[in-house]
Amino acid sequence: MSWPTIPTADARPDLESPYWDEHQETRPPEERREAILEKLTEQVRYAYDNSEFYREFYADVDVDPRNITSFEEFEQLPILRSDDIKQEQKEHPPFGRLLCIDEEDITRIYGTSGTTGRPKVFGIGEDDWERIGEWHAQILWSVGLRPDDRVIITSPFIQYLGSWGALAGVDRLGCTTFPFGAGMEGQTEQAVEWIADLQPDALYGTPSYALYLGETAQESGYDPADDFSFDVMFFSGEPGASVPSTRRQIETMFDCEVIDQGSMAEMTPWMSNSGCEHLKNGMHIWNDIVYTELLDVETETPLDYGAEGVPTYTHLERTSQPMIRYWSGDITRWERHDVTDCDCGRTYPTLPKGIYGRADDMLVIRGKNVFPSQIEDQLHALDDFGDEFRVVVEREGTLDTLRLIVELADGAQTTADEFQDVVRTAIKSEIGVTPDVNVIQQGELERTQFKADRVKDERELAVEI
Ligand code: 8LH
Repeated sequence: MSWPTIPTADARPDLESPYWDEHQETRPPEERREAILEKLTEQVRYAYDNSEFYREFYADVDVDPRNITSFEEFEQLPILRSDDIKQEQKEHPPFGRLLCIDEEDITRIYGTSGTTGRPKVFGIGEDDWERIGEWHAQILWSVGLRPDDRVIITSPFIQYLGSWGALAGVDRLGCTTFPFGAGMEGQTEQAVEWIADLQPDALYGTPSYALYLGETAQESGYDPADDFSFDVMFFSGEPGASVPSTRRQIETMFDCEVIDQGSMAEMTPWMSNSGCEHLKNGMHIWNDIVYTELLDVETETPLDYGAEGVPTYTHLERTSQPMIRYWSGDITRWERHDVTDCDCGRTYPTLPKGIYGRADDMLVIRGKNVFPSQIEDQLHALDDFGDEFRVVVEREGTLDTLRLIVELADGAQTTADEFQDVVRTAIKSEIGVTPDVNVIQQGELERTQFKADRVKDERELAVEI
């Protein structure tokens, strides 16, 4: 085995082949594990040899980072967290000593796209970027994209690696790429007209944006299902594509298939979690591209299939800024490939319900654990839901209260009072907590052109009594 692999320039499988690399994708999991271990060994040794940060980080471990011989040894390496990267980059700006190549060999600089705190900086070398394009193309092949497809990218072309990573894959696959972007005032209205004129076959963006685009198209007099010709939409960045009722709503609105994808910017090739054209919900974990463990949220120890925990990722072939045992802070459940209802023939583990959300997004209300994506699922299943909502958690005295601000669709069959009861009942049956519900008219809440931010937890502002 060679490490790292050399990207294949422009080779592509036969158009009829469902696989980019049949052997890699369908081999028995045990055989894959051996190949993964070889790559892990190389990756850890490489990081240790080339990064002062990792040498310090691994100073006290009981295993030899230059020669990891088993998964058990690998699991003794400390977990890397976002704060470790921030601290390192603060002390050794701009890249930190995580960088394993010379600064002059960085060909691309990306970063985190959040608006608060110090951003994390990612320096990427040319060969890493080519491998990212290659792997994303391979995964997009499993989604059903082919070189004759026209693909519009409707997420912001900012520091966000989602847009650029999608672009790299679509380009490498040989599709006609339409990098439209998002985020400017009036851009969604323009996107509607461009889509109506150019009829792309596929769209990449966030699920929230697709709903906003669909609504905007309807306001401009289009029926997205009839007037657009999307076969598939692939999404990342937030829950939604694996929230069953949101997925159904997008599929119906545009008459297309929906694919869920995405890990984290740090872990690009972030498509290593991805649905395929056969999977009805959730994502396969392409763990020979990015190795993924599921760790217990409290004990941080590895979990078996069937369990719920935090995906923790390791690059397998990254030469510029490798991440090893990187704690995502997300929550999901994973299953062995043969427990998953998917006909694709790939032997990767699966996240059947996608990533539900971040552990720190989980609201504990009156002792019940609630993810905003569960509320989203209930609301999107309601006929008269007007597509947007907000969750406000407050504290009254010593009691937590859940307040929902929910839009009632234009032309709804129910009154606001009736809809309030419907929402209350649906949410109570799902999460066991009765919310206060404020019903407002469709369009009153701001839409997002990127990732939605729907939760306001005001409890920390409350005075304890
Ligand atoms: C998701 C999902 C998903 C990401 N379901 N939650 O878009 C892919 C990458 C580039 C990305 O979004 O990276 P970024 O900006 O670092 O955000 C990562 C977080 O986004 C991740 O930890 C999740 O909380 C969330 N996310 N894809 C649910 N398909």
